[in-house]
Parts: sequence; structure tokens; C-alpha cells
Amino acid sequence: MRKNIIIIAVVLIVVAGGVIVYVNRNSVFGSSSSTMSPMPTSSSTTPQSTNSVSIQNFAFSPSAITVKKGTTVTWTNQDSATHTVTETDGQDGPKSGDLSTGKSYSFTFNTTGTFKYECSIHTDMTGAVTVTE
Ligand SMILES: [Cu+2]
Repeated sequence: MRKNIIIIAVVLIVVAGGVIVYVNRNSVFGSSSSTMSPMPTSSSTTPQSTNSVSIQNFAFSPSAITVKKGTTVTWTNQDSATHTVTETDGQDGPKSGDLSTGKSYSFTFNTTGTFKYECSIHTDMTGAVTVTE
């Protein structure tokens, strides 16, 4: 009789263990599918392959781009305020001076690397150009 109780206890432990594994598996699956959804928003911050950047709403758009060496990048100020495109990392990067509404500035990137820049009037406006071979 005592043996039967032990067998029942073992069966209960095995069943309970199986339920816990099943629940864990479900919660892992549930969380992995919910972490999938923020992916599109993070991909929008990856550098875009373009040679034109617009300045609007006090921001560079797109703020991060990649170009091939020798590419001329053009910034166009579509804002009502005056902005600049000014390199910030001491490299031979863009230095536009003041760009009033509608004005454009072009700079040709002849060396590889990542060039960071800002608007020297509104220094929270930042962007980067990554130049590849
Ligand atoms: Cu600005």
C-alpha cells in the first residue's frame, strides 16, 4: 500500500513537471513573438543608401546614410529656419555655413569612414555619413 502512494507521488511529480515545461514553452513562444514586433522601428535607424538628405522639422532626414567613396551628398534645407551642415569629428567633412530656407549644399566624400555632423545653430540636430569603398 505504501508503495502505491510512492508511485502515485512520482506520477504526480512527472505530470506537474510536464505542465511546467509546457507553460514555460508557451511563455517563451509568446515573448519571442512580441519581441519581433519592434524590429521594423529599429531598422528605420539603420543607415540608408542615398545621396540626398533633407533638413526639415529641425532634423536631418535620413539622419544616417551610407554612400560609396566619391559620392557627392546634397543637403537641402526645407525648414523655415536657417541650418548648417557642419562636421563634428575633426575630419575633412562637410562645412556648409548658413543654409537659409530652400538652399542646398553638396559635399563629395573621397575618403572612407564615418563622418558625423551637426547643425552648428541647433547642435541637437545630428547626422552621419558612412563612406564605403
Ligand atoms: Cu539648425
